[in-house]
Amino acid sequence: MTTAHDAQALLQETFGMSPAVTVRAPGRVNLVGEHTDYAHLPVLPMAIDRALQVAIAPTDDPAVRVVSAGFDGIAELPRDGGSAAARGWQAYAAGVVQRMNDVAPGCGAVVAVAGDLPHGGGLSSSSAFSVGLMAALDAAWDGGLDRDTIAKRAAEAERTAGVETGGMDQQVIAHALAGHALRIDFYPFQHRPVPLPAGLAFVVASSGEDAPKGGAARDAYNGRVIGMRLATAVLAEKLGVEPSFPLRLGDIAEIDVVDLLAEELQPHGTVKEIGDQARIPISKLARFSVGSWEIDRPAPVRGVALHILSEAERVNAAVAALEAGDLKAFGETLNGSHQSLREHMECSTGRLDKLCAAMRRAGAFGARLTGAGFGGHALAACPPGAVDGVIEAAQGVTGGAPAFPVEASGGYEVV
Ligand code: NG1
Repeated sequence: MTTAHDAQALLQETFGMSPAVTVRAPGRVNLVGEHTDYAHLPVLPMAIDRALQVAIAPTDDPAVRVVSAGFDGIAELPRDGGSAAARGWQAYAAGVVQRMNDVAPGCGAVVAVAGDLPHGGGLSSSSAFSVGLMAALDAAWDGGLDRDTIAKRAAEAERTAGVETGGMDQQVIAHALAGHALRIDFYPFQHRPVPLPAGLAFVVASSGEDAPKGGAARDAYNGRVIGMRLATAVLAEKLGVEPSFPLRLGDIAEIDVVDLLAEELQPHGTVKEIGDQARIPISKLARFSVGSWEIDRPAPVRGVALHILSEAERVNAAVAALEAGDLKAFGETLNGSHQSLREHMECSTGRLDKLCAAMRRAGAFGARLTGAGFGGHALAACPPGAVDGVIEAAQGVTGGAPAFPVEASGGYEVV
């Protein structure tokens, strides 16, 4: 287990300074509500007891320097925003520093990051990093930003690194309560802690296949975001609704109304085709926060819509099951989610499917991939007595990839 001390020692060793504060920023697992946040539909994640520690000391020169125990090199980020060339993990740091341009201009900081949160897909290490770094800079520079603002700015910062993220991860890392999941609604925005009943334990297992947000997984994720926008364009047209931009399925009508029409959508479409058909300017359909989707490149449409709409209903069912203490029904929402992610969203892998099946056979109430998919981690909900068997079953499938119990922790803390 990594403690604040590891980040503090790394700061001392690299920059010869002691920290003014250290921020603990947890990872998260999403219990259910996958690929719904960017559609403005609800999610049900919880923060976990695996975290990044961010130790920081303010400096007088106008630059932020960041070292991370998990990655090579030192990110050197000038305060004037001239760090567009940053790549990989450093691009996330650059996005955060840029989004703090209005706080203590001219001041700098040295930062060291360490932790026991695995990166490689599904546990939100990128958002723990972004939120943790932003909260640390805010504390070191006395910025006085509140948790909502930090979560929103961290999400914007991650978008400048090229992933069109929906905002769930940053919000749960900011607002989670120990012992609870957090239901987050995006339209209108609100969040509510949902107590986790006794008799419910969670196991997270790596599939052994990384899905880092730098390459193919980012592209596959962004393709689902575009597919959701194309589906929204067609459905808004059919419903005679004047949409707002960027298009989001959750904004156009009640989901049961939209659901009735989703089966009729075409399986795939391009921005060009659907823009012409729904009379929507192509630039509004294809544009991301940075860059855009090629207008002649097909994206999945019907499957994405069918998954997202059904997943929103599973979030409601999961919250009701937790509130009623019905763990079997809760497990069924996880299994239903995985099936839909596999069949409709097409973001599972053979390894994730086998991993979930093995964990169910070992006594889990339910199991599913967690996070964006395309590799990464799976989650099982099980009775506390089944935890060891579920871990053993998971490792039997993956040949010993990490699998461990997780508990619902609180949001980030500044110490
Ligand atoms: P992961 O795969 O844990 O990074 C991503 C998005 C979320 C959400 C899920 C899918 C980022 C930082 N996070 O999570 O906003 O859309 O996929 O439900 O991109």
